[in-house]
Amino acid sequence: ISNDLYPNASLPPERKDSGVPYVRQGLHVESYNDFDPLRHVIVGIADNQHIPEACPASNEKIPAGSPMRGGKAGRRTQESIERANECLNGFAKILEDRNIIVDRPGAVDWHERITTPDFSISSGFGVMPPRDCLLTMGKSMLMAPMSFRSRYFEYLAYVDLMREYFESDPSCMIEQAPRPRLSDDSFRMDYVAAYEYLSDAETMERSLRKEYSTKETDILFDAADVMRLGKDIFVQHGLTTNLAGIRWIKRKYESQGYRVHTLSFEDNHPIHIDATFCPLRPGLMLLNPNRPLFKGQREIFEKNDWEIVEAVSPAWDNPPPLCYSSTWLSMNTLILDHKTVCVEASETGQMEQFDKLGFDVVPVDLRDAYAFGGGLHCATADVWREGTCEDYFP
Ligand code: DAV
Repeated sequence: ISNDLYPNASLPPERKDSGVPYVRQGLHVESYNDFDPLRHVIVGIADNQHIPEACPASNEKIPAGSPMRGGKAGRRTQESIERANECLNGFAKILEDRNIIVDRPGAVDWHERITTPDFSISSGFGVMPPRDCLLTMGKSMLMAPMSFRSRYFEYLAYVDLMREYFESDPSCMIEQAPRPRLSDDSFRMDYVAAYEYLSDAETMERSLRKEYSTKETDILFDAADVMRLGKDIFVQHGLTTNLAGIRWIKRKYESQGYRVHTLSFEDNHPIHIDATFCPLRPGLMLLNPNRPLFKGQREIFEKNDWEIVEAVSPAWDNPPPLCYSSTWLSMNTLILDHKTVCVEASETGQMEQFDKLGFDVVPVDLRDAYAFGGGLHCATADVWREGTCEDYFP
């Protein structure tokens, strides 16, 4: 594969050439929430991204009739990749100009067909939303067991970075969750086949009954379904995170002193919590008004004097072409500290709302990268935020 497929790749050559692990002085891994002062972050890259063949889990998210149901499988156009990289590189530069350290994932050759003993799919996906794959929990970074077949090997893009973090910060830990099988037994195949003929009301009913395309056969979760608030961790049950995944998160992290809670929203395609319910600063949450919390689930916030405000409507009526996410990427922001937030530059209403809530707003041009896997929160993963593990819900 020639280098021009990876215009943005940034692996340190020392490691590859000498075989000696690359050690970065002063590197620190630690983060307990999404709002303490950000010091070090990973920003995704659009290089070589593909639209994979449809798979059982991705079909539940992609609207019926969309060309992404396999019709358009193949590498994204070079023009769209370059434009998305322009946005992502601009975002990285804005963060670096604020003295935040920015790392980029390594490139992976996604164009090969992926075949395991359990499944086969036309290609991988890409390396754009690191938030889906990497869960930073205190001093550990965990690679998540994702449910889309095309994303099965996405962790490869982070292996070299994780290795470098491991060598550079002797008190951090890098981890990998149990690998799922993603065979046809892992999914409700009849549900998937019937899916495109269901009305919105029917998919909502199924979602309220918590029947998703993913079964309980594998341990499954995306890191973006996990919301960290110090000692408390809130996990969304949906099509990318099953109950076995939540049980695994609970057993692992409760043994380290965290408390793990499950959250559910009235949403017919619950995938990732970061365009649904977002912490803004201690005591303040932003809720998607189209996805109310299940009854009783506001209590823990209200009892502890947290305010829940509803997000204003997105600026756009539709997501950009070939995008997996909804227009609610408007509320998918990157918080730099308790009073500074990066918001997508076309989301004027959302910027105004943050302004009224007392934030300094940093506009970031990112809409042309949305199709590659999401908004500003999706496009990043925490390495280090200042601050300690607080108990916000005593
Ligand atoms: O609203 O489509 C997007 C979340 C991406 N991490 C949505 C969810």
